[in-house]
Amino acid sequence: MSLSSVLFLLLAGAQSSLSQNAPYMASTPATASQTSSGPSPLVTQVQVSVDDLWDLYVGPVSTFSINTTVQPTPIPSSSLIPPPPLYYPSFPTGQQVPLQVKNESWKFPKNFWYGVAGAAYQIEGAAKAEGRAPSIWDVLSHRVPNYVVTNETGDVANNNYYQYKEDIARIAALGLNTYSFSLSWSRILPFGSGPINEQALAHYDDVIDTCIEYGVIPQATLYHWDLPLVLQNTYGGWLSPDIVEDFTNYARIVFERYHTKVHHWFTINEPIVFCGFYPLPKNYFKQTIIPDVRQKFYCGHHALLAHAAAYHVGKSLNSSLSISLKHNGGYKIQRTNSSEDALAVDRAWDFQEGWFSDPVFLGGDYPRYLKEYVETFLDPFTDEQKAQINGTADIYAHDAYTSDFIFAPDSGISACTKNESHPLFPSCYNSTKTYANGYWLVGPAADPGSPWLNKATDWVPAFLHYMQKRWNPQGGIAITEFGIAEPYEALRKDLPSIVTDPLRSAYYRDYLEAILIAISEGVNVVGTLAWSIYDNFEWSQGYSVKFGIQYVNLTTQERFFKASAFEYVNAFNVYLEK
Ligand code: PNW
Repeated sequence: MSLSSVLFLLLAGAQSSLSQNAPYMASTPATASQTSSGPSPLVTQVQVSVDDLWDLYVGPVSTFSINTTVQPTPIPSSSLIPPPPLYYPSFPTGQQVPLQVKNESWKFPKNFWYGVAGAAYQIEGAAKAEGRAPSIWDVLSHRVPNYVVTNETGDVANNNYYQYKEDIARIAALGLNTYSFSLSWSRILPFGSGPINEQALAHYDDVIDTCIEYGVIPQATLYHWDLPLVLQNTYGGWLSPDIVEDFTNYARIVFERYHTKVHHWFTINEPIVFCGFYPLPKNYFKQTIIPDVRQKFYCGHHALLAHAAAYHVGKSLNSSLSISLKHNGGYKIQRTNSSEDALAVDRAWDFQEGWFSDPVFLGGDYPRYLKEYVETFLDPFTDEQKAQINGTADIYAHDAYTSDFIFAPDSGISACTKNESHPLFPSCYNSTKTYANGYWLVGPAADPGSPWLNKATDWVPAFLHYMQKRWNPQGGIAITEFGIAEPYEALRKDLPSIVTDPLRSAYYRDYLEAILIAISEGVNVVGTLAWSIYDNFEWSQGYSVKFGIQYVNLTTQERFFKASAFEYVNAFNVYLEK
């Protein structure tokens, strides 16, 4: 079957209500308790090409003037001059910059990797180029009004699909040693499964070769939320166990192609977050009979099985690969010393990090409080599945941005767990950014577009100790994303104001000091990836929230280093073991 030609797809199901689509959920272990009324005769099969998918589901997309791969523009040495120091003593002492002494008991080990991360839909642009088919995010951004608050799309984004050589050259020029990117599943397999798009594979060949040419370690994520649209509309995407086989097949294609050159892999990015996308907006995507509140747990169940299967495929091809899942959550500070708040903290770990980390590191099964809930509707993992999931991460990869205060619901935890209509059900813990006095913040707030995020770097050592103690990862811990949205950065209009980013600079400095402290106390941290390589498409916030250590002028696609880029690399210039 050629790419431009055909695909049989259940088109009629794509916009229909759940009763017609129920059967695909019915026959599987994870969904055995779902009822279904049997197959509907009112389903037809239609041949659809990649172009048809764009026309039917997305509509016209924007393009940029640079639309072939370009050689890197030279990086002027003047752009590599670090900013003046941001730190001053609190009282005038007659010296402008305080004397800062290197702490000789701190070091990043020799083989530490330190770099930047990005993700396909957020940076690549070139939405329709070279055979790419739509993912759910093309539909969410183009078709669902206000799903992206600015109604912007990733059509062009940072034009990284054509400008990656420059992007990699800039990473190297800054002195970073790692670039972490994600692969676009719907470029490589436009229909999610079936025919392979060789042009996409060739593109990533060159991204990887360019990294190697510049002495930058390439690291790749298989899935950063951009689900091929066809898989959503054929069987409900991550809500269906069918995703496991398709993801494994995709993983096999990618591992086979790149395993000799890429040694660091991540299967899926932050399943808590993308599973939380479900239920997808009605009328745009295939729906299901699974109750809304349970959908993310079905998604998580299949994500664990898919991750585990992909892990084994990669390791059987090349046992020296490092393959992991990217976890997320945040440090949980008990808000008061009450026993109810202590229990709330335990529940919070179980419903966040524990959801995926316990299965992967601690024997293949869910943690206690999460399990109590999901076993009321999901079939438990079989012994075979547990054995398959257990031990499927070579490092503990955590996107560890921030911290929260955790406390019990006002009505108490047990009143909540017994009441499905409680607003905090099923996790039944509460969280806040303020201390128990309700007045002071956990740390300076990020941009209001990222209300979940504060600069809470004081808790990083405790967080790292917690991860090491609870999940005891044999290959150590990596902070695979960290960063902050500088407040109101999008309002700044002149370049010097934009590139002077004091909160982000302080965040990276203090965070890296916290890692140095934790390392000196015996925590095995092996790498860090700043989020992000540059300002990009921040999902539902569009381009209004900025996480980059570089600014990108989206009119010209010129890149500029921010002060934080220098702060970040400086920590390694000073503390990397020679
Ligand atoms: C990560 N939270 O998402 C993603 O991996 C990136 O794609 C994203 O751009 C980046 O962080 C910044 O948002 C998160 O609510 C989204 O705790 C939300 C949370 C954490 C991470």
